[in-house]
Amino acid sequence: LDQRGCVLWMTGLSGSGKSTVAFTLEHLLQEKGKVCYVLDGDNVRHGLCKDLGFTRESREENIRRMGEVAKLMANAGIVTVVSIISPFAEDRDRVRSSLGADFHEVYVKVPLSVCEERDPKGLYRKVREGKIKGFTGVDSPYEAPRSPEVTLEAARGEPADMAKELYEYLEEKGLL
Ligand code: GGZ
Repeated sequence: LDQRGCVLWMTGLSGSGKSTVAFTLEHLLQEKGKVCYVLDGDNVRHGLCKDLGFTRESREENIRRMGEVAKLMANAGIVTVVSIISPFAEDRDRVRSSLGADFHEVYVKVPLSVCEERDPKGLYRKVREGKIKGFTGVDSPYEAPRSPEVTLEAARGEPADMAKELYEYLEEKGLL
């Protein structure tokens, strides 16, 4: 492969648009002949992480597994985009330590009120109805990154614009 491989670790609330940005970026990269793969939290939870729920420990293990798989893929030269809430700074920092310079934290910074209003899967409504407990941002914590390599703000545009911003970041850093 004529590319180095890296991990773009997208963290943010449910409904922040992480996955949309990730898959749009994948599309952009594929158009340019680059190899990219998205590890999406919701998808991986149907397979590799099928046994995990949403307790503190389960989330930690989920993040650990995603980090290990992402590391293997990045070592194979793939631009690996991880799209997972990863609410705890400690867990993300562990992945950062393990990956070193190949790790790029991307904070999808969208206010809870906006995520709730979008509510693409109707999950926030269920949370408000008391049907889901321990939901990130509502009654389970979300620790925002302190020094992410990239911050994508909802106010600055649609997911497609955010994907373009990430593409430019990869180019600038010589990662493509
Ligand atoms: C947060 C939950 C929960 C709870 C189900 N808290 O928007 P989605 O639906 O598709 O993405 C969310 C996904 C979160 O999985 P992650 O693997 O990204 O989470 S973590 O990094 O914390 O391990 C949401 C859905 O699963 N979901 N219950 N209680 N999100």
